[in-house]
Amino acid sequence: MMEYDPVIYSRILTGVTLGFHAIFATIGVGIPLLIALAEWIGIKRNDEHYRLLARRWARGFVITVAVGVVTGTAIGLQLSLLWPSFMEVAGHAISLPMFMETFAFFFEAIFLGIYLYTWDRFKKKIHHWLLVIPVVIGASASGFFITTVNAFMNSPYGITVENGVITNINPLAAMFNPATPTKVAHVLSSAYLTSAFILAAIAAIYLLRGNQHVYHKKALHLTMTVACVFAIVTALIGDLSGKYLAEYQPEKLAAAEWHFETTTEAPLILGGILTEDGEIAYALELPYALSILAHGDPGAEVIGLEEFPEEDLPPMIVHYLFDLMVISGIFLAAVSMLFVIMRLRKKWNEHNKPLLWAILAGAPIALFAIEMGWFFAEIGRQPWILNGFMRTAEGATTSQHVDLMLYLFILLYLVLAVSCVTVLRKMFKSNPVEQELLDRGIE
Ligand code: HEB
Ligand code: HEB
Repeated sequence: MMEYDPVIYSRILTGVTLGFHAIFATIGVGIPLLIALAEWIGIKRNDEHYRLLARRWARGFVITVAVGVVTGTAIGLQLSLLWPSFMEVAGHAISLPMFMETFAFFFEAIFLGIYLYTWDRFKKKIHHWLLVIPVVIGASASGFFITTVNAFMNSPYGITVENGVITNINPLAAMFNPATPTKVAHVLSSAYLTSAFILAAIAAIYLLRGNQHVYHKKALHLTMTVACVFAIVTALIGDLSGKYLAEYQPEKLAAAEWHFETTTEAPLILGGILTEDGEIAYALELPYALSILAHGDPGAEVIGLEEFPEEDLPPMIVHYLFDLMVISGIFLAAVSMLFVIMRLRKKWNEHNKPLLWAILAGAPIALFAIEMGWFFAEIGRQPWILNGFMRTAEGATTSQHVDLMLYLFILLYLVLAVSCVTVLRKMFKSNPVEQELLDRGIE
């Protein structure tokens, strides 16, 4: 057992809650887009298979939304319980986006309810499709607003703090801080990418089990095409995130690359270990790549860790988190591109087991990349809870019972995870695709 320290336990509890929430938040942001696309194609091509895809995805989506609401509520609760001083200082600046997130959620939930209960109720199918648009917008807007809060913690703009007291607040400047554009864009596009891979994996499972219904092939085509687009977009925006870091949080980027001395023509370090005397061993070096990531120029100067006081440096472990995210991203892009290219050249068929397995593996790998990305961004922000203004230890509670809370919440998340999986399995097992197609009089 580690020695009791409320700060450590608060950080772990916050990390566990957010890490668990991230799974449902990602699905919650991404799936509506795929539902909307599937129904749209179904209507345009008059193809009932695509409409049924939208229907079944929407049904499963409701369950994950419900879990997302519980974990999201836990975050709100924990922010004020565990980080009272932080909320006191930052609360004024972040209450606007926090409120807007709740508003966006209600907007989404109301239309989702109507959408689910009005299939086949409209004379024109396209009118039903219009109902999913507010769901897509609401889901992405929640992601947008809450991410601005996190962006604000990384680059607190729009406030003046004197002796720990806020003297001047501009909520809009706080919301649209320098970290907002890249963070929001990277979070949204990686959510679309991950959701596409999760739905693709479901189709891949059926095909691997020998079920060759064209319904599953259509699901795979749609989801892999979306995944391919967003794999590229996510990587391009990730590159811009690197440039954001180089300008506003150079110590985070330098820690990610174990870049100790300020140099030009800086290489990107993949893997490796840090020896006791601070040398890098067994690493793969990509020459110039860090200068390109930071400034888009192979000769550019990249600030090194030496320029920062020791007590302001993030933990060096973030290097591995960044690497794991990048490697996962390359895998996802490669698999989805391969699928799309093979399909365009008519080289793909459902008997290509290795590719199906790779798609199936893509779902957990995408979720893993999301976790690594967030852990990198959040641990890389340390030791600051409000970058440059307030240290994490200053923001924490001094309560003596955070350890108990941690165990109880872990238990809650386990229960939620198991129930969510059980309900989803029951829901789809008791109502197979073939049966539902028959019921609707479709082949
Ligand atoms: Fe965060 C913390 C994750 C989002 C707020 N995070 C944290 C941690 C982690 C995380 C892992 C721990 C770190 C340390 O301590 O080292 N996040 C995460 C994720 C996500 C997030 C996964 C997605 C979902 N956050 C977020 C948001 C926000 C936040 C959005 C706002 C609202 N965080 C936070 C806080 C904290 C954290 C307050 C505590 C403090 C520190 O800094 O740590
Ligand atoms: Fe990532 C984060 C880059 C891919 C997810 N990213 C991040 C960062 C960076 C990056 C720089 C940090 C930012 C800050 O802090 O602000 N990425 C990148 C690149 C790439 C990527 C370059 C290519 C390879 N990602 C990716 C993928 C995914 C991701 C694939 C999933 C799927 N990230 C992520 C997340 C995060 C990150 C979630 C957190 C949030 C932010 O933005 O921050």
